[in-house]
Amino acid sequence: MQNLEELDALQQEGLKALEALNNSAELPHWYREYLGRKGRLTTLLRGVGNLSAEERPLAGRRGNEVKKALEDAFQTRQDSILAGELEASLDEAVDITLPGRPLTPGHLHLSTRSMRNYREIFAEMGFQVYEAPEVETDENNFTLLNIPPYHPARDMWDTFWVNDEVVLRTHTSPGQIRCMRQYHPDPIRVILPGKCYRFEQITPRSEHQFYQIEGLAVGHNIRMTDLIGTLRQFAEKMYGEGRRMRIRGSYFPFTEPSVEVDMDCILCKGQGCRVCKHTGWLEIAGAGMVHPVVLKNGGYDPAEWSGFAFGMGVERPAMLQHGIEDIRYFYGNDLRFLRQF
Ligand code: FA5
Repeated sequence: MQNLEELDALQQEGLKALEALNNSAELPHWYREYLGRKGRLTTLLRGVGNLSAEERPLAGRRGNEVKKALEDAFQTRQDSILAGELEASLDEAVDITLPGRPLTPGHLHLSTRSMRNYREIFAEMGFQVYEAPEVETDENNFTLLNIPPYHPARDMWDTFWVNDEVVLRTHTSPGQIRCMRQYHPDPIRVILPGKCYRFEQITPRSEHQFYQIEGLAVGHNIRMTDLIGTLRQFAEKMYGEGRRMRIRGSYFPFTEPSVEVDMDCILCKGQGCRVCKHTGWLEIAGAGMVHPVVLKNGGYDPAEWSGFAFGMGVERPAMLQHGIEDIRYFYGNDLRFLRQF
């Protein structure tokens, strides 16, 4: 049968031509010629229809065998040509004597480093870390801190409201309530670090998103002198000896008495500049003795227990330490600034 002989010949010829190919650019041409829709195998198989009824199945089966043999051979040859070419290209391109490309790893943000610094200093003084949520109830952020609804003191904290009862915490103080309720009736010595939010004008000293570190100590016979001693020791460890610290009377609804703590301005050395509003001082913390109402709301009887609390910023003291003029650099994501720390 002539058709069968032709099929055998085509297979031999195709395999030989495949072996003779030199590079991958020639592969599609071979494929079109032998296995393409208008290729030689298809043309031969079309002729099968003209054969007699006995010859047709034989020729059809043989046609399929040839097709499979050519396709398999093509696949194998293609793989080997491509692998050879890849190897050759690697030999050319890789110069193993070149020095390696240096990795550029990131590093901790200045705020994160400052926070860790605070944690270390307070840990040495025996303070544990208590984490409280950034999304708070109005009750914890204000009411239980002795700031009832419609109290004018609420104006001290410009607030981002989530809804009528939920806020983005304006300070870390609501953590005091959570901590007291959890630790009651044991004594407490914790710091509460975290992010706070205020709906206020952004200026060189004020961001609407910033970190605070709250401190809280509750026990028997805790006094104002304990608070002042703690803050002094902190300031010495943080800023070194010889820096000046100033404590002045203030008002917070959740402490009585209340104070504010200032450090001398590192930028102008106390002469007065834009950052310290020409006072020579930068406020770093609010503090005081925990108000009896707040102790009671936390579950502690104010007749038996007393405590101190303080809340300080993280960015403003870091500005002091590094002579940074504008708080907006912290979260402006300018690498020229961030890489300096
Ligand atoms: C408070 O937030 C009180 N909860 C602090 C406190 C805690 C008092 C416990 C008494 C007892 P004040 O609003 O002053 O206080 O903020 C405390 C510190 O947070 C400031 O000294 C300042 O360092 C920082 N801070 C406040 N607002 C901003 C702001 N917009 N941007 C950057 N830092 C800020």
